[in-house]
Amino acid sequence: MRIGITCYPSYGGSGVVATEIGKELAERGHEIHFITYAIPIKLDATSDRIHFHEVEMMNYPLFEHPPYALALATKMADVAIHQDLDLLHVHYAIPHSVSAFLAKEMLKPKRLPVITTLHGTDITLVGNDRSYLPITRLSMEKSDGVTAVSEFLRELTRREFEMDSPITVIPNFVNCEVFQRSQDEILRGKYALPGEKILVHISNFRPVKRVNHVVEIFDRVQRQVPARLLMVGDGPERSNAEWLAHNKGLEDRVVFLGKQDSIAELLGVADLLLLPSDTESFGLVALEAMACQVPVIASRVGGLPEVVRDGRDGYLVTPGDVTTMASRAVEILMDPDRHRTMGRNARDFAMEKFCSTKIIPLYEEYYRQVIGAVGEGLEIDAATSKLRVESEEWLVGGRE
Ligand code: GMT
Repeated sequence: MRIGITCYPSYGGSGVVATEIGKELAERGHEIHFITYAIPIKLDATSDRIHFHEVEMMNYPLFEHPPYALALATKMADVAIHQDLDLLHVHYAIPHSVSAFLAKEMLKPKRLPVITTLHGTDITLVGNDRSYLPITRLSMEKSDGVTAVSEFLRELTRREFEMDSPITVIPNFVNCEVFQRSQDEILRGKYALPGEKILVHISNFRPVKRVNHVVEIFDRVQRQVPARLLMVGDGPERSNAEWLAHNKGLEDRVVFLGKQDSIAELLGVADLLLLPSDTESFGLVALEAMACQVPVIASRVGGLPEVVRDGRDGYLVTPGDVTTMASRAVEILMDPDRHRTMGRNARDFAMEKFCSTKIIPLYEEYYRQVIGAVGEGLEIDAATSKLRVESEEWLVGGRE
């Protein structure tokens, strides 16, 4: 298939997932065209089946804000025509799905099937500003397929948007060969002395991640277990967290590494992941840790219970309860057998449910269904995976 992919190319779960889908699909023989304003951060690919089309913004003195959504729609239509795309897969409803809808309209009578994948913060954004609700709902309804990364996100979207049209859950995934336990004692020795445990937090340091709670939890843990904390990523709450670590006298034990490319290597030598977020529609980093046999202490929120099994792969705790999170962390770290068992459980669960080898074929199958359905003037029924005929009205408007 010839597939266009649009995502936010910066650090962040949705961009990582979109990029990995493109890389994995290219390895399986598909032609992939990324349509974004910059080369996606994780697109270190050398495959000649991966292409990049830069969305360039028109600068004109009248435009205080360059019209990105329009530039993107124009580029999408252009790539669809010149590369003869079979499908456009956009990650994030705002504004990518709206741009895709415009591109589709521009291309008529040629058909361009569009799939929108929801990652969660697109829905949170609407929560912050209800005025975006109608346009977000429109863009989803005009997509030929909508997927969500967890059951939680599907139900939240249905409820918030009062959506009747189907949403298919295709969970996030991890490359189980890239993310695995490592014996790299040199890397481990870079961050911890022999006998010390390595705790890690990885995020975009936005308020929703509660990075101050990460420091609070670590402070309690390190009083009982010799340990270090690696803070990976950057964002608005970083300086608060740095100040808190300094204030608690932890500057020798807490290292702020900033944005890192080698997440798999770091997780490969870590002992525990802390993810005390207010909400997560999935929690990709928890899955990445689990694939590396790293137990997870996370909030019992959003889609996290679909990824981390409480008491088996780590523990899920009420958000904000840093005391319980710390005592659960100590419990795991002080008991080597329990730590090993949880790490193995986590890896087994990641392998069983979330390896890219299992999830990418689901996307391929979904693409085929959507392409077939658009060709026939049908729509996907997410519940049964069967196709059902669309309304007469759509057929009149959508048929050539
Ligand atoms: O977590 C973030 O703030 C980044 C955001 C994104 O769009 O990259 O992450 C969202 O998408 C990820 C990939 O599907 C999910 O793993 C994260 O749970 C989700 N973040 C939230 O729901 C807060």
